Amino acid sequence: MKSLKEQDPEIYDYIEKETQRQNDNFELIASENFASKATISAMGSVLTNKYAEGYPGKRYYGGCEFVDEIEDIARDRAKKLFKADYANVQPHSGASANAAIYLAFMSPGDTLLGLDLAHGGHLTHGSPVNFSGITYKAEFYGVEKDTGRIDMDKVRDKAKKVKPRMISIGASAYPRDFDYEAFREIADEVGAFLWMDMAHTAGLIATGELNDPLQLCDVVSTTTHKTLRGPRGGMILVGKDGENKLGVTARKSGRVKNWSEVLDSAVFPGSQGGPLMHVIAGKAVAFGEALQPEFVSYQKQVRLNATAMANAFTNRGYDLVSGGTDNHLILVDLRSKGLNGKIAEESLDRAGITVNKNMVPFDTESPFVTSGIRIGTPALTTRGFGKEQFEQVAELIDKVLQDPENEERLNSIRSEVQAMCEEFPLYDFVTV
Ligand code: DSN
Repeated sequence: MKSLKEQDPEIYDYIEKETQRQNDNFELIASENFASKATISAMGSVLTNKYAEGYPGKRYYGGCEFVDEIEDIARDRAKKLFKADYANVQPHSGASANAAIYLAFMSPGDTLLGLDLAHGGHLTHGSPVNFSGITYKAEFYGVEKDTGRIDMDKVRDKAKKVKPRMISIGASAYPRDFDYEAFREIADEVGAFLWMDMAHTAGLIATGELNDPLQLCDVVSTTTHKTLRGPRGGMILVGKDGENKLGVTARKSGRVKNWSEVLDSAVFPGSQGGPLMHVIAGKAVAFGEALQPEFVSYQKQVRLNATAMANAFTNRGYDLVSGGTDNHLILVDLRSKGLNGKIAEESLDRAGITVNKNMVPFDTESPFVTSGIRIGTPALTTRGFGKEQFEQVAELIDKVLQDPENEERLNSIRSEVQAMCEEFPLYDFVTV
């Protein structure tokens, strides 16, 4: 058989260009990371050929003896990593994992109470343009204008008023940790299921850098490619004592007989067909990596670097939503600098610095312009950047934002970015 380069040089060329882009730029998108060569190898394997609808030992196809082993290893490693009773590694993405959770816990028209997208929440937590907001009745809590933080008394008041069937926690752009105990109390008071979508923070949670939702929430979803540093994909988990968490509540409500079967069947056949076995193998590899001691130091460094960036920006007079960070990201409100997110993203891009424009709470700009940028540390920390390098990154970002249309300055910063990237090499291959 021919190699990709021989078979399809056009596609090979674009993969090579993208590899070079990742190697030569500062990757600061908070939801991105760099998967290991081993994880990428598993994804680029013949496992992509295999149909395996069903679950290990109960498939609808023959020839599943090896993929069964792989899926079992992925589930076992995930359970060990998160001290969980249950793991489903089949969701193709975070949004697919969330779709299965809705299917398991909600009926069309039921009420969800989630964090407002405009305050850092996620599309799948009830946005009117997403299936979640179209199928279910979505109500929202937000952050406070003066603190940028969630006020739990206000969440309680809202929950009492709207009586949700399920409360969701989790965010795409919230720089602070969550108070799961308070959320649990509120959910119990109003008789709601409690769901945490830890897509952004799963790696930090696995290593104890952030509060653990697994033991307090009924169900937890995640992606596997953000702080968790695995292949692009999703997963559903239930913490220890799943029977008490879900079995008892669900049976009382008369909706569910066996809680783990209900979750499994919400993924397949409820919302997906054949699982992506090559990606599940990549998840197994990445979970194996996450169980190593180096992953604990990596996550610690992700947070230290975010704090160093937050301090560096504050010292340069930037406004940060909530005044800083507890996790891997900062949200910079650019209004006091007379800038918007679109201008900032575009000029930083020209200097080799990749961030995304982002709404800030109570934003006055449209989502296509925005007043802020979101900056995350997971990817550059994977490259080996520490506090000192992140302070330099903040300095370079500030230089760009001081004069965003100055092409000469952008080009000179571009060279500094490239030099730092060369000091911390990333991928030495195009395809595996
Ligand atoms: N698109 C992801 C992010 O950037 O946060 C969330 O799904």
